Amino acid sequence: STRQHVSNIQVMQNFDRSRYTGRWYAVAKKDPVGLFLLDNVVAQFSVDESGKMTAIAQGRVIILNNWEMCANMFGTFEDTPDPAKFKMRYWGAAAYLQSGNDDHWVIDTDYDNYAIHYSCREVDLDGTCLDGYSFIFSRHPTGLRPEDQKIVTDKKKEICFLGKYRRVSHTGFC
Ligand code: ODT
Repeated sequence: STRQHVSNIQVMQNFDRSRYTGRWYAVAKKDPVGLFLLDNVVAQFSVDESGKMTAIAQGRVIILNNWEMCANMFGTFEDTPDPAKFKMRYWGAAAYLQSGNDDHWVIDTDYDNYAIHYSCREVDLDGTCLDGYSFIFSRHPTGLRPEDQKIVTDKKKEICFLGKYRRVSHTGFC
């Protein structure tokens, strides 16, 4: 199969941010270089009075090589001409947590069960993604419904991350 240009990746059509609000449980993650959020990752999206999307997230992290903690993270989303593509500025409740500005694309969602997030941090000279990450989210803390698994697998393939995900466990740490 041919490697996908980041610019050709298909994202969610007519993305509706208000239907996306609320809690999402990470069930799988493709890590970037220098991974940050390990597991117990939950994100909660909101849309404010002016229509801007914001989010909070929690997850288990290890900082300073061996200190394990639950990170409280905040994100604001800048709109782009494509309603499913955002720039996410993010920071932590504590200064020693990661902060940055990443692409935040919604590849696919049915709003009620599953969502596929994608972020390419570094595009290679040939247009493919050199360093990126992706979360598979579920509305259900128990994971994806069997009927959603094929859709998610097909999308992982489309974004060239098939086989690169690990399961994200929820143990009650956060
Ligand atoms: O964990 C990594 O390796 C990289 C990801 C770090 C970004 C975490 C910032 C979260 C800010 C709050 C926003 C919540 C929305 C999350 C949805 C998808 C993943 C960023």
